Order: sequence, then C-alpha cells, then structure tokens
Amino acid sequence: MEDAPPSTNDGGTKTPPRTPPRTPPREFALPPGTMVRGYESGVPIYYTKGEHEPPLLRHDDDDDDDDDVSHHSTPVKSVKGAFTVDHILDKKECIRIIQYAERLGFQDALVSTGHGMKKMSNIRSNQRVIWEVDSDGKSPFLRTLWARIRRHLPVDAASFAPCESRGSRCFDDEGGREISALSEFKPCDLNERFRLYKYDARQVFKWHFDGSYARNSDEGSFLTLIIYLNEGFEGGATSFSKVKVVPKQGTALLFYHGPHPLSPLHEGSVLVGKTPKYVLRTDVMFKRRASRRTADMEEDAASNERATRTSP
Ligand SMILES: O=C(O)CCC(=O)C(=O)O
Repeated sequence: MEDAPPSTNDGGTKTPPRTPPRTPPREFALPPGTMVRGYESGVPIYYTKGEHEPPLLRHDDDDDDDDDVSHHSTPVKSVKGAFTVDHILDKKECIRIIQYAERLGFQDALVSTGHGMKKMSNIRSNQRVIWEVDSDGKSPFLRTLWARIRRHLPVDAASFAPCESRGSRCFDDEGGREISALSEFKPCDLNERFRLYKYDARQVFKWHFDGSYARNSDEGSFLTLIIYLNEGFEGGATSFSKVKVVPKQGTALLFYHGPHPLSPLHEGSVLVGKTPKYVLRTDVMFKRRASRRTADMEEDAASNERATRTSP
C-alpha cells in the first residue's frame, strides 16, 4: 500500500538551528547586504537587509484604488478557495529575483517533517533557497508584495473566494479538535521566510498537502502563495486532482493549506524540457480578531483569579 501523501510546510517554519552545515559556508560569494542567519538541518537560511533586497519598483504600488482588470483574481475551477492573480510581479522584477536566487545558490530541497528537514527524493527532487527578509514593515520587498496581494485576499479564513465570507469551522490535525471558528482569522501579512524553487529537467514536487506556519498562538498561515517567476517551459504545471495551473510569469496562485478544511492535494508536476522553472513561495499569515484575543485573556484572568482564590 502506498504511504499517505505528506504534509509539508516546506521549510516555512523557523526551528532553532541544530545541525551543522551540509555544505561549506558560501558567505564569501554572497551579494552585498546578504548573510547566512543560521542553518536548519544543514540548510543555510539567508537574510537580506532591506536596502539590499531585489527591488520591487512598479509604478502603481501606491494606488489603492487601482482597478486595472489585469489585476483581478480568477478562481481555479474545481479547487474551492483557490485563485490566481496575474501581474503580481512584472517581468523585470521576476528576472531580478531569479538572478538573486542564483547568486545565493540552489540546493536539493528537503521535506519538512516532525523531526526537521529531510531529503526525500521519492517526494521531491527540485531545488530550493530559503531567504528571509525583515518582518514588521521594515522590508520594502515584503511591504510592497503584501500591498499588491492583500486587496485580493478573502476577508477571513472562512471565505471560499476572495472577499466572500462563510461561517465554516476549523479542526486541528490530531483527532479533529476544533481549534477556532475560521472567521475569527483575518489576513494580516506574509511569512517573511521566502522559499525560491528551481526545477530542472525531470525534477518534481510530488503529490502532497501544504502545512501551515504558526508564528504564535494568535497568528498562523492558512494560504499558500506561489508566484511563478518564468513561463514557457515544458511540463511543470501546478496540478490539482482535476485541474492544472499552467505557470505564467508574475502570476500568483493562492490556495488554502494546513488545518484548513479546503487544503487541496497538489503537485509541482515534472519539468520536461531544458528550460528551468522558477517559483517564489511563501504563506499568507492570518491573525485572530482582537475581540477574541481579549475574550481569551479575560477568561485566562478569570480562571487565574479562581485558581488564586482556591489556593491554600
Ligand atoms: O512548484 C509548484 O508548482 C508547486 C509547488 C508546491 O507544491 C508547494 O510549494 O507546495
């Protein structure tokens, strides 16, 4: 019998560095302003200071009312909650990101497991670079990308399409315990840990579910964000059980992941020809509504007080 498809958050979760590097440090060759922040399961985690990031310079970034049709989102047929948005990055921006990733250097992509990241070539054979920027609004790259993405997002994690709300509920992985009403979680920003993928001929990321990244008890990711950095290669679609999304340069693909009930099984299908495929990957983070957090804190305070009163 075949094993169940794996669930992986693809290196998006930060774990304390434990193991020594698998490859010698490459700091000597790094672009200015980029450093190795540490190693996780031997994989270097690169970090770039804001002013040295590959710039995102499109002219329409300040225009909140931009209703250019080419920026509209399109649902992915037969994958509930999944949608694409064209022109999230322009051609120049995609090329700069690819060149930047090539300077950092791709390595075999590992698979995240409960015990760190492991090479599992039966599941994925593509290459990857893990690259972090500053969170808290300090990274121009993250800030700009978020501004372009956020207007297309569902209003909360219970919505099945951009800007539509429903009242479904969410269960965790172990035994179906309800973790919270999904509608309490609103999109708040992007995971500052980007993963850049490269697929050469015959490389693949086989059928799997994406895991989520929990930043803290009130913030976690519910959506995968994939941005295609190039197009025109053979094979290399993102495949779901009934439909394939053919990569288009600069287009974003978003779908639910982690404990979300709409998390779809999917695959980065095998690349056939000689032109490599490049992808930028991160997660959309959601934050629990403040009123709920306050209610939880009040409940905690009340139970502390009860505990204090009953203590000897
Ligand atoms: O490369 C692709 O098209 C898909 C990537 C993927 O499956 C993932 O990041 O979870």
